Amino acid sequence: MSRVMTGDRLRISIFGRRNAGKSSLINAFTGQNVAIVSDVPGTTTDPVMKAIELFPVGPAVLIDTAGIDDTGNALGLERVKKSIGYLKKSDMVILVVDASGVAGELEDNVISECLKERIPFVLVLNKSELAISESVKTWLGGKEYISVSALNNEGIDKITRKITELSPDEWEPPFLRDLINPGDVVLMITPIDSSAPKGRMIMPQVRAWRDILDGGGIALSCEPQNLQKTLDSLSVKPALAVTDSQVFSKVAPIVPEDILFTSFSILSIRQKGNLAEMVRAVKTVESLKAGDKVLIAESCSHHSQDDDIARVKIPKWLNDKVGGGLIIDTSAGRDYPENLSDYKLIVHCGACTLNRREMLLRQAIPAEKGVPVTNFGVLISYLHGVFPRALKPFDIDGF
Ligand SMILES: Nc1nc2c(ncn2[C@@H]2O[C@H](COP(=O)(O)OP(=O)(O)OP(=O)(O)O)[C@@H](O)[C@H]2O)c(=O)[nH]1
Ligand code: SF4
Ligand SMILES: [Mg+2]
Repeated sequence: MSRVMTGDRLRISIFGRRNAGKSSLINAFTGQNVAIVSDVPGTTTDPVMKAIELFPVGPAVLIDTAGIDDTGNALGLERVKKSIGYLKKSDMVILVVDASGVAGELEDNVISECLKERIPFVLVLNKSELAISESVKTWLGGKEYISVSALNNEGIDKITRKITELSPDEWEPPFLRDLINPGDVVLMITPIDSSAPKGRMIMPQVRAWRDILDGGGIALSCEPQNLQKTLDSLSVKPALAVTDSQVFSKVAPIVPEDILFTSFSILSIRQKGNLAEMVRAVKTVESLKAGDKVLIAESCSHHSQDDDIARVKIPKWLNDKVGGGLIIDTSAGRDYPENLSDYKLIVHCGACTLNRREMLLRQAIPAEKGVPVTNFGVLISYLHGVFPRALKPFDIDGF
């Protein structure tokens, strides 16, 4: 995580009075004791930053700040000033109010600062398991707020949902530049076979290439048959190797274990959707059996080939895994088939032509019907013994 450039992450600052539970909230978000929590008001003195993978929002940095009511002396005032400085640099603000405490002008100031700077904010009523004080009740009036208990880990998902709603339309996590340092070599393994378009590279490869350069890295590319030769010719080890998912099993043994290794499809779906959910969903293949229906969903209709990944390769690999008999449908384009609930699993492409909001919706619709959605690259890595290695570069729980 130390390599992460905060500029590529959604910056979410947490404001509120001392003891409101700002640090507790950070800990609830991360599931770790990142920030010190105590009942001594003014525990957090300097802003604490924590880079996290906040699903489904994506890479974010949470900023815990000193209490906005720490105005008793010059040092306290200086802290408040510093906190407000962070507000201006935030993409989003979480304003925390202690349900059992007080609220008033200080909170109003944060809100008017957000409105002035056009920063979306979420009002969070923490310690909601306690009785709401008269002061807070009066201040809340008709305001929209989210009730949580950081202590009991309740309501945190409501905040992430709201953050997703409020995140700017154009906001997407980077393709890969958060995984590298300037000067790093990134090796892209790009087969030019019958499924490759004539005379050009496919969009996820172009995206990767551009993002490597944007991250100050060095982009290299070779076909699988030249991989060993390419590695041997380098005096510096690549920091990251990215392969076409279709050749995972062929190239995985050649890429040294100490090089981060993943695929274009996984990087693409991380940028467009909720990768952690797709990783959880892949385990569904263990319960698939003959007669079960699986949907392979591509979100654009590019012309299909004889050995097409969606129509031939994935169906074959899935059937090999379960011993045959699966009923596998494919869909192309932005609409899912009507009978979505019939499917035991959806395998989704990298969604490179969709925006993030659209892809998150394409995950949410089947999820509401209890249908898990995984991704081409995640599934292939799972079926070909490259799991969890291909997920290691990302901050997903358990990897
Ligand atoms: N009852 C209850 N107590 C909570 C809750 N969240 C936090 N607390 C308690 O409130 C106290 C202050 O929590 P912190 O997270 O340190 O608050 P803070 O806003 O970071 O405080 P400062 O760093 O001092 O500004 C601690 O004793 C927490 O255990 C909650 O949801 N319910
Ligand atoms: S949207 Fe999906 S099917 Fe279309 S090119 Fe991108 S990854 Fe392939
Ligand atoms: Mg604190």
